[in-house]
Amino acid sequence: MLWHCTAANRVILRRTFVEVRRSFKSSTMSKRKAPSSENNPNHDICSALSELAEYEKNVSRNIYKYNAYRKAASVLASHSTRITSGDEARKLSGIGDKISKKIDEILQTGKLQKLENIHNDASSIAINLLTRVSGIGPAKARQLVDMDIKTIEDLHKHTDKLTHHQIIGLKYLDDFEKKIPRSEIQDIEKIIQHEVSNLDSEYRVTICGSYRRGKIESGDVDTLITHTSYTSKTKDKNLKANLLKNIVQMLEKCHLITETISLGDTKFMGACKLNDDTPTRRLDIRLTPHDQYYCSILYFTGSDLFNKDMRAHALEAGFTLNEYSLRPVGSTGVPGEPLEINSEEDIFDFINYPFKKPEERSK
Ligand code: 8DG
Ligand code: CA
Ligand code: CA
Repeated sequence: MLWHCTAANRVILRRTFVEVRRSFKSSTMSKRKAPSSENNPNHDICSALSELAEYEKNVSRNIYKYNAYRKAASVLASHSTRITSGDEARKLSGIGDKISKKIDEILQTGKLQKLENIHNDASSIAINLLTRVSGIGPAKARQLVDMDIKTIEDLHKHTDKLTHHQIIGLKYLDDFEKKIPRSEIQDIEKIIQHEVSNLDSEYRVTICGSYRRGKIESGDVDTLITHTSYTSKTKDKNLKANLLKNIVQMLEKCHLITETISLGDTKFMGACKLNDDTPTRRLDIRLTPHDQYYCSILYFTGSDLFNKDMRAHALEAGFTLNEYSLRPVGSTGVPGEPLEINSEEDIFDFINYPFKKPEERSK
């Protein structure tokens, strides 16, 4: 087993070298997702709205406004012509009065006073900085800032205030912010598929997230696994407890997994490293029962804005959809038994929603 993996790594090392160098150049801060500027005539407005979204999430902690700004940025990102006024923007779904006024301000002055103020506000700067560390969320960042811990250097001096996850996040701050080229995830996928099938041919592995949506680079590796013998009715605690742990152990043994942030029965969070020339990458592996696999694949493929729209559509059609199941909602409002799902298409069919391929779900 060890030999297989090492040999695979050697082949991969040669193939990914060019891609890896490319990824260093294009590295961006993964926690700040601005819609891509390629072919987007409104990219300046989109990035201002995305920055406001991050501010609402991290500093104000207003999830409602966070989603409103993200939705507006996403709508504008797929608009093919340059917006020339707030009024024009307001006609698009997801852009209301307040956001259209901000768009007018950007168009007329070339900037946004609210963002200028944020850029000059010391505690906003500190919170935005600290939340770049994997594991530090808005609430923790605020706590740290209140304790006068405001820079990365401060964090290094106060690791006693950090959880294991946050310490790993700090250790790999630079690496985790680098986007992962698609070809590198393909190579990671090959190793995982190979190791897992050697372990037991009844496992199924799917890499989800932005990778499954066909993106040329991703923030992390979202791996979903199931096993034909494991269903939501499985009582055997040992079976469940070992299915994921065995895989993690195997991937550690072949030096793909290099760090563990947390490991439970159904969820591994950690880091992997393909070879000496690639950065350390965030890797999540989730184990899901066989009968819930397609709802999980759909959920973890995202995007989360796409999921939100699809869940809303499901509700209108009289169903409740989540990462586990699709259930009809009766007139009493109580969800019924999960429907039998044998493919992603089944889910779309049940709720009468036109099927979208993963590549069409990046909204
Ligand atoms: P990226 O890693 O390339 O930045 O993008 P991603 O793969 O789309 O995002 P992710 O943060 O890794 O999340 C993976 C999928 O999980 C996402 O596409 C949809 C699903 N998901 C939701 N809601 C949420 C949520 O609140 N947090 C996270 N982490 N994932 C969510 O639908
Ligand atoms: Ca991801
Ligand atoms: Ca993820």
